[in-house]
Amino acid sequence: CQMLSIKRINTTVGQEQQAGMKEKQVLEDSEMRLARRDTEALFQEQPETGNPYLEDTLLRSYLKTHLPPKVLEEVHQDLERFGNRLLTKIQPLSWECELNPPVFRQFDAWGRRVDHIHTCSAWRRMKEISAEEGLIAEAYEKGYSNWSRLYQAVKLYLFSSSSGGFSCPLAMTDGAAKVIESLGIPGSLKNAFDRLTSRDPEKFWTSGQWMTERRGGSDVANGTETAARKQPDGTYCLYGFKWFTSAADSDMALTLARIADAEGQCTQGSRGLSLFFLRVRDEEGKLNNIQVQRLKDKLGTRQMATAELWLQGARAELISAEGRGVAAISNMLNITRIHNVIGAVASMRRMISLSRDYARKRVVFGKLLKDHPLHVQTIARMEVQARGAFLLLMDIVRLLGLAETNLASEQEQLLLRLLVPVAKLYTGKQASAVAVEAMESFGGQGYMEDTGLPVMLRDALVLSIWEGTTNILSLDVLRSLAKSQGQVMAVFLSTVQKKLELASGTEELSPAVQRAREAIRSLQQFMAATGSERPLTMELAARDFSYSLARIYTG
Ligand code: UCC
Repeated sequence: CQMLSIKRINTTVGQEQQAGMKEKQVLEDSEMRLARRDTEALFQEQPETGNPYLEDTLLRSYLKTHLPPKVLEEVHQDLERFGNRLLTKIQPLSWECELNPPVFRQFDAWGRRVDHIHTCSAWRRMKEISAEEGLIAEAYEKGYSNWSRLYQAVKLYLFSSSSGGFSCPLAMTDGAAKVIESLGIPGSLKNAFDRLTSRDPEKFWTSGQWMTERRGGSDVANGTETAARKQPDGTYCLYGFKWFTSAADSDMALTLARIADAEGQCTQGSRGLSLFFLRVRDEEGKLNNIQVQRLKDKLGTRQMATAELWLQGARAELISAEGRGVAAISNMLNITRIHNVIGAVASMRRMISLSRDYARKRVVFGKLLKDHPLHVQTIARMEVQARGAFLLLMDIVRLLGLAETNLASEQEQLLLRLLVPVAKLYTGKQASAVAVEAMESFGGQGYMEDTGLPVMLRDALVLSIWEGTTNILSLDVLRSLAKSQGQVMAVFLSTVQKKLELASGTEELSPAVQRAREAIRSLQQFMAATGSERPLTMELAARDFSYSLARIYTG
């Protein structure tokens, strides 16, 4: 328009008429182009999903098969309602969390150090919703006895991919509640336990898990430098640098430190580590002798504040026996690792649901994607991964529910100890692979930031890193074998054999049964050839060995 009006300035009347006709022509042309553009813009329909509970046929059939009818009836109603809430209210908040990551302000306008981590209102709303929905409470109230843990895990699974990253603080909150419960809820921790497991948004607390220090997060036994000095009142002051603290806006934290003796000396290694509870801020909101150095600049999980923290005499309470810190915090680790599995399965489910919906809408080479066999095969392969992982998760939370209500046999407890690291390491890798594959199923659109798909890929990639990398978890599998003197393997094999016997009664399953039996045979041959005399070989094989366990059990 600007160009056309400038042209008009230096022209005669005749020229003006000619120019007028040209102008008309140009306008008509551009209108046509605009019209074409409108059509193009409408060409690709957005993938959408409905109520995540109602659409999840595997979840629903699992619940129908396993839950007692009375429990199923109540749980079904709640999950249907929750599914609608997720779809209409919680998913939009999730996107807001992504668009408004936390902001760190170290100083106020007048130069005073404030170390304020500002989170968006959607993130804070997620905290309230978590309390209202009993996302932690459910597992500790045990209203459905051994099924409460499974029910909680299902709600977390549905919530996870709409939580805007809030499932991370929930994982640590659950882990902290578990540690406190396993200590018998001492009087001094009763308030904390009540808050972590509260349904009241006003009371609800989240917890951090501060393990990683400057020397890294895997070798906790050698990497922890934080020292604890005992005070006359029996509490401790912690001094150290926590280098990677997820959800630094939490209300409290569990952390490891070395108790210093009168000369300030600390015992090194794992035996020198003890577990501490601390409040992050006091009642007035003042930090507990903690300075925030900076927020981490992460590839994904950008919705949550991960920070570097200096502990400069932070008041804390010793909650484990001295030198038993790692053993005490392992209760938390096992819970957060299960949450990691929940996150992995949820991420796969969400990516596949979107991919499936897109396949019903997108036309290429003259037909819908869903009518291209190769495309459907690609989705089907992802679906198999997700289904296997889902069933593995359900079996783990079923066992955990039994263990927490004193209904688990010794064998079931051993199996649970083995399956947690196995599932964490395997599903973390599955989720990354599925996220990449699902992204590709949208073609170039999958690579576009504003579709939200890259966010899901970035967030999935952390699942094989935090809470113990794949190799560290593989070594934990070996730790569980060594600690039980091989009993976990005996239980694993007998459980799998029993499942295969049941399955062998069904004709169509016989090729799968046969393949699983072959896999077990080669695993047994490997173990017989390696044995306990060759720890180095076992260490080298730890990852492949763990993958085999995951595939066999899932199969
Ligand atoms: O903090 C992090 C980020 C938080 C974000 C989480 C959000 C998740 C959200 C998911 C939602 C989507 S990341 C922190 C990452 N760091 C880790 O996970 C630690 C990784 N490193 C390990 O796991 C190590 O291998 C250690 C720390 C366990 C190794 O320590 P030690 O002291 O060298 O190991 P030991 O000596 O073998 O074990 C000490 C004791 C033993 O018991 P006792 O003394 O009775 O024989 C072990 O059996 O601890 C026991 N133990 C365990 N027990 C060790 N691990 C376990 C376990 N997993 N279960 C039971």
